Amino acid sequence: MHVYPAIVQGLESLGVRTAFGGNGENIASLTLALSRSDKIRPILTRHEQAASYMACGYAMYTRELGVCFATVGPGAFNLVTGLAVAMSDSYPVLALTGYIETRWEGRGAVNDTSGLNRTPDSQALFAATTKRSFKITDAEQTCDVLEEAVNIAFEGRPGPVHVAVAQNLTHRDVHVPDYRDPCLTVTPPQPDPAAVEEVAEELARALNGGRKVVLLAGFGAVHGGAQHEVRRFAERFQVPVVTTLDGKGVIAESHPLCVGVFSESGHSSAWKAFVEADLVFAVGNSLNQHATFGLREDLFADKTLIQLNISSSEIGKFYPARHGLVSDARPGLAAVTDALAAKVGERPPVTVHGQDYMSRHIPHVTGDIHPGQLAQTMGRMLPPGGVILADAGAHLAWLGYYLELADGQNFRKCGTFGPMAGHTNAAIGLKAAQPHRTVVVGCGDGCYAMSGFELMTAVENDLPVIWVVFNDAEFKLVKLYQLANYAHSGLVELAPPDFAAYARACGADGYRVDSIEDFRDAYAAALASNRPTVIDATITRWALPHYSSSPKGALHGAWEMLEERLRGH
Ligand SMILES: Cc1ncc(C[n+]2csc(CCOP(=O)(O)OP(=O)(O)O)c2C)c(N)n1
Ligand SMILES: [Mg+2]
Repeated sequence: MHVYPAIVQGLESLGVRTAFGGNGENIASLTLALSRSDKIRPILTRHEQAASYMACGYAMYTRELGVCFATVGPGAFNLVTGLAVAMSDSYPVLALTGYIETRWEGRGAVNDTSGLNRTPDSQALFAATTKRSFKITDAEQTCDVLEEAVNIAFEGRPGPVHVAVAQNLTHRDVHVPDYRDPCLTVTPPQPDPAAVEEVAEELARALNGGRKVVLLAGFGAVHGGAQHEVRRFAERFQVPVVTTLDGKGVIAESHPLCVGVFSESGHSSAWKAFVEADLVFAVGNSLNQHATFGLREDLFADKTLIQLNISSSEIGKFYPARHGLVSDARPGLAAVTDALAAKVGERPPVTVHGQDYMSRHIPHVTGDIHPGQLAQTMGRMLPPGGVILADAGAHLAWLGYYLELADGQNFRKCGTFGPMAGHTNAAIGLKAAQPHRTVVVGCGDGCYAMSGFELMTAVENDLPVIWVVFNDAEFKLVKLYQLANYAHSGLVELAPPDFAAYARACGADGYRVDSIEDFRDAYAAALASNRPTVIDATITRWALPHYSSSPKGALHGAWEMLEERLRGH
């Protein structure tokens, strides 16, 4: 068996169902093997960057390996941004790329990335953006390398790995001597019973002592499938749940113990619950910038922090944690709940107040669509089990605030690395992984323009994603930042084309709407049609997303900023 066909067979044996990538001479044997596979569906993208985003989307809610591939040199380099997303957002992704003939390294070959004689260094680049980068230079290594790479992708906190195959190994006379299926031996980290006991003790002391406890759930709780455990914990101990933007939906947002999103653009009810809490139990949450009001130093000053995280490096990363429990979210939380139940009796029902985002009426002040109304409508009409992805920009704040998710629905913003276009394309991978779910993207006009050509890929592969473009003809987020910090704005205006006409030219459905009523009709048609659809929604520029730099409220935050400026910071 040749090297690339052996890799494809290995991936088949691991249950990989889809692979995303671009083509090139250097990986011609890989793409041939993929085109012949009856188990793996190859999806050829227009740009390799989109392939790596799609691999992330594929892994987002499945816990399966996302696979992307690209030829040597520029094709491989195009994968890097998506791998950085997989790295920061913990998706198990395998990137397969070509590599030149090893005897030509540094001698002037086309696409040389050996790092020799002023060529770019692909090993350094992939080492910097993956958990581990491998180069197969001997056919005998093929099965061992594939097995090790895949195990590393899933080990501990999942992430991306890279495998390059030298061109000289793709010649017809090179064979893998002893093919064997790779064995995936790693399992998600399980909780240490002694650490569980410590956490349960601390929580029991707090609850039995009448101190206020909140559970702060992040994307790790969603990705780790801990939804049921979050609800069980909250209901058994009558503990309010606040979520990060990425943890949104881990518990139905209409649940009486759900107090909303804790972030600068989140809900004041969640801020209040957090500020009043004596103990914060952070589950599957890295306590990154958006979940901490810009890494505020005093955020936990008067609180006890307990962290449950899949990675030990996340525990106490910035905020000192009284206790840390390293575990996959579901078994970790289940163990804590069981241990705590033995220490805490029945608890009186807690009433949480002020779910301020629920069913809020948004006044229609200008002729154009209000982005909050758009987000609210997208959420209300979302079918059971549907997913809404936001891209990078102000639109994510509207969506994070106004979507109200039911059990089984999901929302994910652009993640911690946060590239524009990331989720515009990840949605196609998500749809390929979970075709039974409705997949909707709420993206800015800037994000869509950066990568909307992958609509052709969605049409060609019959992947009916719905893109709702929050079209304000500007980089709203950047404009707001410039105005807030420098009192002026510049280079933020765009002149978007008619995205609906473009969609129709690609063979998708396209609608251009400038009233919420027309949006409702177009969205209903898109949900019913099962066809890739772009809805180009003209939104007003005269709306500001909810924002506060302090969990004590926008006024408090503004006062703090003023004080800081007066002190000359
Ligand atoms: C690849 C990339 N380039 C630049 C940025 C910085 N950035 C973040 S949001 C944004 C503006 C996005 O504009 P648009 O998609 O129209 O969204 P809006 O803010 O208007 O809702 C920019 C330039 C980024 N995150 N990623
Ligand atoms: Mg915009």
